[in-house]
Amino acid sequence: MNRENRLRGADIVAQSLTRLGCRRVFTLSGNHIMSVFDAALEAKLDLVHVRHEAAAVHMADAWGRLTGVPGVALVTGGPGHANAVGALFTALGAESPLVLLSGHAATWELGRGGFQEIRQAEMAAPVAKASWTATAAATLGRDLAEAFRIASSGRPGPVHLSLPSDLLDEHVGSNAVVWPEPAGQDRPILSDADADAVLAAIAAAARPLIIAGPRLSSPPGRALLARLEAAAQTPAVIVESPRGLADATLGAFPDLVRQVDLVVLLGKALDFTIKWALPPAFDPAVRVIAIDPDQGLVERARREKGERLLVGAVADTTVAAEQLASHAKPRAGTWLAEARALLDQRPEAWRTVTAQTAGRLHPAEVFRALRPYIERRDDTILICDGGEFAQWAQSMLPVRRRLINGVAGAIGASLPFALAARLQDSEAPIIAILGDGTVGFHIAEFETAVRRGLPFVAVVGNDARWNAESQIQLRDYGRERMHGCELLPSRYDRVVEALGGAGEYVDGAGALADAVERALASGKPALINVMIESTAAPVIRR
Ligand SMILES: Cc1ncc(C[n+]2csc(CCOP(=O)(O)OP(=O)(O)O)c2C)c(N)n1
Ligand SMILES: [Mg+2]
Repeated sequence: MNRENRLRGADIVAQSLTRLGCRRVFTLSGNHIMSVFDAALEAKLDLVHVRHEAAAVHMADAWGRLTGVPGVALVTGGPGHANAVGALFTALGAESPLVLLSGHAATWELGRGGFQEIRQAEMAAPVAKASWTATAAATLGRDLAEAFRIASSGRPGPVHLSLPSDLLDEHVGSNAVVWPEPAGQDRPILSDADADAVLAAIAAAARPLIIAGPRLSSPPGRALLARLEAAAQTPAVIVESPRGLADATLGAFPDLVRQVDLVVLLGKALDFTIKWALPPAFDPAVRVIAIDPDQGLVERARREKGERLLVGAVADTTVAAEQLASHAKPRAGTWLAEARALLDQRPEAWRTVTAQTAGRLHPAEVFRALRPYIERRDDTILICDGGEFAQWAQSMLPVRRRLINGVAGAIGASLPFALAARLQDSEAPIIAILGDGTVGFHIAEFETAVRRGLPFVAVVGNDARWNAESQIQLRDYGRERMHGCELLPSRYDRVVEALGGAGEYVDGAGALADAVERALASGKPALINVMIESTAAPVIRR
């Protein structure tokens, strides 16, 4: 067979990606994957080369959340893979479809002390929906198709595939190659009996509540949930934060939850975020319905709740929400209005509160000034990341297109999220909110953003501390035992300027709006370093 009729494993990988609709790969180079870089030339894959493997995974995560199509990260074996794995945790918690491709020691090296040899598939398994190592060059395309299918089906999430370097270098006769087949989506619906039972339970309840998971946090998902809420006249909310019931987005949610007599979990795990629907957060007699694509989660709800689980059904979240929205009958009464009033509740004092310290802003001052910029356009993408400062953003800024670090509660993803969002949407204003501790994780991605021409605005609340953890020390151990969580009031704006972006320094409330205008107008990746007072996350009560 002549060479034209033969393909390298790396070509099979690159061309399979394009056949699966992937045109862009978030990557950090390394020995094991340079053959894929080479093959990307013919396949015309756009390689977005980042500064840390976790950033590549976070970008693939944001891509998956924004498009619903798996984002793809490509990293090298051993340490590159190890760096990437941590970021899978965030995608798993956020149910974000992505595929992590990791280079890997050659099959003939395994068990012999090969270069950067480590059991990669086992390492990624706990933070992935599926994780395996390819075993043949000819079937690499089938492996990829399977990875894409698993990532986006059922409860979406990250999938890992390791690619041994000898398979990538191996030449395969083109007629032996197994190309990926586009997979049909298997989206199980609610049976009529289950749908009727759910709607009857909602109708019979005095104060029902629908809780959705992160799957419905996209704009179409939120619109669908709003339709269900209106049709059933039943409050429907998304719990996607590790702060759970205390997520400041949800206002006085704990006061609402305490009154509820029926919880309908719609693609939402019965887990710590909703305190397992147990007292004292919930009424001891509360009943639960669990609808989820993941049978394991439905079974877990049944184990947890026993007879209090009225219905447990395996169904696609979106399909089930559509079914319920089209058949729901509006309930009479004032419950929805009461519930919405609690969700919309914000302390009156936030309209006027100002900082007590000269040269510092109160977080409420920051977000009062920022709000018009978020509201100016419907397509604005808001990204919230980090500790106490970002909680103020989540409570004070409207939710339309929003990415947060999610149930995993891992800080640091916002800058990679912003870059990926810009690659996905060249027009929308993109504003990322993060703390001064959090900004350190991936500040080097400003270089990537400058190199690739990806403008966005990061607003850093600089209180010179890891305040979320300081607040834990204050609460649990006392003021005199607060230590070890201080930072310097560093000039992150100057770091960004040095990398070629735009920097703004704000130490007075009056200067913020102009700084935002300049940052947006700069057309560059920009960082506004806002000196703030260390302020605990908001607590909202009736
Ligand atoms: C990956 C990861 N590491 C550590 C933590 C613990 N953690 C949560 S918030 C926080 C402090 C964040 O500090 P900063 O970004 O400055 O925000 P602030 O709370 O000061 O507003 C830390 C360390 C975490 N959630 N995730
Ligand atoms: Mg801080």
